Amino acid sequence: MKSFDITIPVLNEEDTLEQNVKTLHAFIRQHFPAHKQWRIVIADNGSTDRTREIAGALSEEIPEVQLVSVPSRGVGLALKTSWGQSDADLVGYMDLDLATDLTHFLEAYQALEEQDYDVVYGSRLHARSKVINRPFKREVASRVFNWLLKAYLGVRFSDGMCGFKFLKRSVYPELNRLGAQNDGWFFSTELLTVAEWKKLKIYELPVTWTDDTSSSKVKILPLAKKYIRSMIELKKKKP
Ligand SMILES: Nc1nc2c(ncn2[C@@H]2O[C@H](COP(=O)(O)OP(=O)(O)O)[C@@H](O)[C@H]2O)c(=O)[nH]1
Ligand SMILES: [Mg+2]
Repeated sequence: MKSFDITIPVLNEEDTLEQNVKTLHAFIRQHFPAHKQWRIVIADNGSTDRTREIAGALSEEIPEVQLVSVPSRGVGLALKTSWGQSDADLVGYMDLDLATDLTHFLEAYQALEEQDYDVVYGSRLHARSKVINRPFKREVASRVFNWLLKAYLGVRFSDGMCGFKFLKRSVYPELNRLGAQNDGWFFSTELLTVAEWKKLKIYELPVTWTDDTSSSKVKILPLAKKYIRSMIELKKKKP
């Protein structure tokens, strides 16, 4: 078996943290009984509610749960910090709201472990994906952005922003060096873009995704502006 760390980036998630981490933990334990081969890493940066306290308590209660505290905000920064200190064979992340069906983790693991893929990403834009409760404007924004990525950066992947990605830790330092560096949301897209540049073996995983709009922290307009700026920066690094 390959060891793995599942990182959950969190920001002010006191209401759902305990419940959802326990759901994830129970699921993984059911399928991967081997002890000390996997961890759930809660990566918190800058929560101002009780998130850190709850995460600390969870990490004491459950041996496979670990807390990583990062001083400043940003999902990219949280993932870089968590993966940078991991010693697992596989690393990756999913959103705390478990929007991607947990069963997909088994497929992701299999692709990396048995089929020797380097990177697996969840896609909500594949013909076999199933997307539930997604607000119309998020759906449109997602399609426009992924189209832009194709047109401007020339990438082939179908969904750069899905909060569900796993990779071999051995390929991460090189991806980071070549451009997966953003501290914010764009990190997730950079990761796939650079993986394509490097001609890594990438697995597109059509997912069942259930949106939880009430929990979303995304503000589309400011984020769109940031994305476009980041896209321009990333293109300069294209080989
Ligand atoms: N570490 C960290 N996590 C964040 C930050 N912003 C959001 N998150 C987490 O990223 C995940 C996805 O956020 P969410 O608001 O559900 O995004 P959406 O589903 O795309 O609307 C959740 O687990 C959030 O707690 C941040 O600045 N730092
Ligand atoms: Mg969400």
